[in-house]
Amino acid sequence: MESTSGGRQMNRTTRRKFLQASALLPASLLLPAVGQSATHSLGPGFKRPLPIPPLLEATQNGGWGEYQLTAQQGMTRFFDPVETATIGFNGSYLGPTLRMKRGDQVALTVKNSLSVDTTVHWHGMVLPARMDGGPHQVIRPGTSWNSSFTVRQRAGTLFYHSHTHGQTGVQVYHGLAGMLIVDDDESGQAGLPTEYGVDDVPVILQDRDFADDGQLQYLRSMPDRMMGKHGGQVLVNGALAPLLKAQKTRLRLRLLNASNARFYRLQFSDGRPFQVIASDGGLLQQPQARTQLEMAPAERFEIIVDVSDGKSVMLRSLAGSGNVGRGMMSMMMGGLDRDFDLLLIDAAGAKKDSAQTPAVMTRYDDWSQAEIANRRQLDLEMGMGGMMGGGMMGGGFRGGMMRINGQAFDMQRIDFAAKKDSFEIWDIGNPSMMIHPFHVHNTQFRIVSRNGKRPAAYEAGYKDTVVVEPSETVRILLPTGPYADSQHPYMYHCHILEHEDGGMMGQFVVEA
Ligand SMILES: [Cu+2]
Repeated sequence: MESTSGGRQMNRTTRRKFLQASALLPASLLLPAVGQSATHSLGPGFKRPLPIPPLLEATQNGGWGEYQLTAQQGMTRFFDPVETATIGFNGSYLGPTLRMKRGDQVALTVKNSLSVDTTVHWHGMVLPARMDGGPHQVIRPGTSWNSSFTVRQRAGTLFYHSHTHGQTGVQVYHGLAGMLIVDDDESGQAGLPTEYGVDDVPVILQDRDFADDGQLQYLRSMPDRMMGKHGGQVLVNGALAPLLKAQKTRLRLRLLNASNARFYRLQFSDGRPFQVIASDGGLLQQPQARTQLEMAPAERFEIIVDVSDGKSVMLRSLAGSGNVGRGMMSMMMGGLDRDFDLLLIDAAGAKKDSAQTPAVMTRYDDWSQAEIANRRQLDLEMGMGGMMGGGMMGGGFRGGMMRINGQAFDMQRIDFAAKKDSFEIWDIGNPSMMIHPFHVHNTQFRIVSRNGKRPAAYEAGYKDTVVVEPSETVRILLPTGPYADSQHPYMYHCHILEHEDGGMMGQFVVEA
């Protein structure tokens, strides 16, 4: 029903080989019960070393830091020896972690070796619209796209991923995503762990379904489109049931929810507290101690966890989060809601790091005097057809079940223009029955209020994606950035990828 990406072509050629291999395997190995928080002690199956995406730093060339990415097909062993057809950047699944520094001029070349169109969006980055990698910056098969810009923002954990018109969900699901780290002097001097893969560890969460033949299974039903695709197993950095042998007793985890639709409610197995030190767009002013943290699709949080007790501890996600757990639709979708064991951390060999996280890590820019150039109301809507089955309305979801202010996304329609170097207040309303993570390109905004109330401290910092609950209005204060271009738009949309693909997206230009 759903046309998949280049991955499908490989399925056929490898199916025979796969069937030969799988005949030798018990079914339990093909579909291990990963993540059941069962009666056994901490994750006996959690043995595979957590893969750390390779770091891709710039090659310096005449003042420009150059990066090369290739979107390509490949085969990935999620369950040895089964090979699953996937796509990735510079590898078979996901991509390298791009690392850049504030003030750098960067030039990224993305080659498309897939058999289908793709795009790559630098999620969270402030940059000219034609460098943004949204649905208008199509990279045809066999061609390359160049994106160059100056890194102007604070240090933070960003994200890059396919943003292909109508195909974002299927392409990200099969692997077209990665992490992007921005550094700056302030974050380097904040006394935080900074050794990549050692005490500064990327943790990319993605839920997936695998068919009996070991291949990734994307949309199968109307609920998958309406709720967004949820999978029954969770990959961390592309691995099932991984083990992190901690090398230091103080770990910084860069959490990225790169799932299509699933929210996670993260907690450690022994309930130990951790410190949230950064949100989407950079450091919080002050670390926030928590024992639980909910993350919507596309959100990033950095946390510091102390493992100096030398024990093993499991990072878990508890049932009861997002649309399948606590949303108004959860009664219908309870089957998708469960606990997951995500990542086992073994601290037995960790070296002592007694450094303390500073009480104040940064100061937010003072926007209290900002002149508000515009105020807008954006309502995230799902039509009744979405509830009852899109067939009634003729076109199903693509016929407009997913909308913002009454309109489904249209590549040809610019929804509004903003003025550059200004501030706007957006009220994001949600008259639908689902929770939507709302994302705006080219900005790191601040949440002013939720239904008139100030946000919790851990989400009061820089954000590019914000959860909007049913019947809630979230007010955000948003800088429009320094780049004017009346021809090329930026996107704003729900980051449940099936909602985005289904039309819950709009576009705006920033003008001089
Ligand atoms: Cu949504």
